[in-house]
Amino acid sequence: MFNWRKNLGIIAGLSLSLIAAGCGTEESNDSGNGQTEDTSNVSEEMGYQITGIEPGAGQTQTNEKAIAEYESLAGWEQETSSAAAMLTALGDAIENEEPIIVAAWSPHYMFAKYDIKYLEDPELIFGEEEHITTIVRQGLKEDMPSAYTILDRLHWELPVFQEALLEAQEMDFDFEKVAQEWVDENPEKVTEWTEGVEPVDGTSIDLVLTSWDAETFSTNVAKIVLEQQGFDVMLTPVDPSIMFSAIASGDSDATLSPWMPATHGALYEEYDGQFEDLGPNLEGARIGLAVPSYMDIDSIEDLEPAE
Ligand code: PBE
Repeated sequence: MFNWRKNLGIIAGLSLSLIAAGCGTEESNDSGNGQTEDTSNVSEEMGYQITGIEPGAGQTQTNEKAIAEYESLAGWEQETSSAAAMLTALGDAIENEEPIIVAAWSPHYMFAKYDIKYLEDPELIFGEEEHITTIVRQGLKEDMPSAYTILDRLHWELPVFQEALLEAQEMDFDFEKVAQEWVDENPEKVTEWTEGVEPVDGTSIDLVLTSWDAETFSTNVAKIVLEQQGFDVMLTPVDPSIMFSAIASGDSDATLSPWMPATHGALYEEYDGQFEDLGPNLEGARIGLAVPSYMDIDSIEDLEPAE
């Protein structure tokens, strides 16, 4: 097994003069142990590649924006596939103590399971804080006042989400079960959300969601709570772009999945005025680029452009 941390010092020592001669702006990074380590090796070792997620994710666009904006990311590429593939690659890299840079977001169990850190983002491409918002189609308030009121009230605190997502990971991502358990264990929340709401008799309502963990949890809770009030709830997982167009066209009634302002901001703007925003269902979310904590870099600017 190649221990990149141990070998970095040796490689850096051997090649430092060559690199310094070849590039006048070479940055070095004092790792705190008295050794000066050259971080360009790490960028090269990673193949100047960011491990991304689904091509249709909002964050995939944000990552491209970061690559375009940061000089330190010039010539880098983003490899897209899926969140699951990214998590596998992250786990493998950590097992071998290799460098890796991934598209990361929270709340997500990746921050509990792995010792990873967000890279500082001085250009604020990923923004400072995201919230997850609930948007509904025009006319929902008149057509389904009970559903509208419940959807308007749904709101969680960040630690609640984090705990539920950890739980889901332990329960093979059976989100229906995790959501049902959460509803059973939090009757006072459900009462707060449904107080004074007129029950219905089998009215159909369609919720679109993007199928990352946080949204799958919240949408399944919404489904159970609406069902308890007599709604017949259909969940449809889609890409973020379809999510916005489905609400704007009225094909779907509501979604609890948009991440704002950075992640889905462009889509939000594209369809602005064609939906109603009921406000955040979760605050304190975040997206960014992350690396394992054993890597001696702290900022996107500590990376080196590809030559
Ligand atoms: N995410 C998680 C999604 C939204 C939530 C950051 C992967 C996205 O990029 O669209």
